[in-house]
Amino acid sequence: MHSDALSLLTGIIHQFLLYGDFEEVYAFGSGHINDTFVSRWNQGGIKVRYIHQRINSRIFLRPDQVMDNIHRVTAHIEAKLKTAGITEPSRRTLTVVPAWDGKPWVRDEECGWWRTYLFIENTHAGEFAATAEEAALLGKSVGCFQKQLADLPPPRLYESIPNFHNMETRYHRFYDALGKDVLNRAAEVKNEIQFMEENKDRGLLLIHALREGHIPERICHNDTKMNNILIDNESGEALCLADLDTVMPGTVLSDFGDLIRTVTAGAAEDEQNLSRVDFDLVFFKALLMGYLEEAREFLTHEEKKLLPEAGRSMTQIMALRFLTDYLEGDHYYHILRKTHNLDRCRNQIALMKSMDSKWDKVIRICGEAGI
Ligand code: ADP
Ligand code: GN1
Ligand code: MG
Repeated sequence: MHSDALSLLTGIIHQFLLYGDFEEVYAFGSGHINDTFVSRWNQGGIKVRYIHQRINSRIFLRPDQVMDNIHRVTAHIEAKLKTAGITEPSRRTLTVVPAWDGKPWVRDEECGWWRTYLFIENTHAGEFAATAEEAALLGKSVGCFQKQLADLPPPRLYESIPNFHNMETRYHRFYDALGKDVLNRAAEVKNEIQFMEENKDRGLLLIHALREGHIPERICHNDTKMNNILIDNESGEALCLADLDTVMPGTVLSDFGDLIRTVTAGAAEDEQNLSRVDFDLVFFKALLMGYLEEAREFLTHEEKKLLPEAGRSMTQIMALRFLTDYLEGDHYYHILRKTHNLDRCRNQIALMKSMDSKWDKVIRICGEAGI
């Protein structure tokens, strides 16, 4: 890290309510949105780590509202875990560490917004599931998170990104990018554009169901890709949902869908060798059963009917978002190569095609699960 950046970062970190001897700080994780760092401290002979993040305020226009949501949600879950006598609550939900002035953030001179969490030790987060048991535990963790938040007292959470999972507005933005075609990239992505056109109507099913009141609005995570779920290194249990920036009202189908998208793919979302992208039915079934263990009791009939569609739909929304970002000039997602967003789009389309080739079996599995 450049020495100016390091001293800025060290200065920020020391404004949080942390005790002990500061030892080091380094970049961490592979998230697309925020800048994430870890610091290590010696507290009376014990090494303790913290997560520090600069919230991406280009994307989250009201970081104060994001932190308000996160504070309410984590406090609610923590209280529930404690009341139920669950062990190690601080490993089962994020814990916000306030600044010395009592605020849940620190602002830097360039108007960046920083926050700090306890580091949840002895966990890992993967890009796709390794075993069916893992898939089931991931499904269960998301069902559990949604259940924990079902009785969050009012007021309604802020919408940290309005229309985040609204396929209709995502299509509008795509057409806008296509119309402007600022980098003359449209000609090169004709097949992908055509695929998006052909799948538009089916992709709108979820947002129409929500808007017309066929499925209810509920509090959901909205970013349940696998690498946002911390898995215990020893037990393999999916312990904690991280990355809470997008916790807000929406449909729980987005959460289940994003799990399907990432857990069952057999490859990372930017894998370029598309023959590795293969929708895994065994993982799908495990994920579904794990999720239903928690969610069966609160899902409506209509939500259950849409569960299989949710995976296809979330994969489609990501294909569309990656393609739009590629057309707009790669302003949203961190990229490591020129065609990174296009590679991601092609990968997601390959996953949709793989799902389609096995759709009859998806429907059979859902029937056997009683949904
Ligand atoms: P982004 O919004 O950029 O994706 P995340 O909040 O997801 O950032 O953080 C990046 C990664 O850091 C996550 O994918 C997760 O693996 C890890 N992580 C986040 N919070 C914690 C935490 N409190 N303890 C341990 N690891 C964490
Ligand atoms: C982003 O923040 P991260 O990397 O966990 C994105 C999600 C996408 C995901 C695709 C706020 O998630 O919506 O599904 O990339 N988050 C935001 O990998 O846009
Ligand atoms: Mg993340």
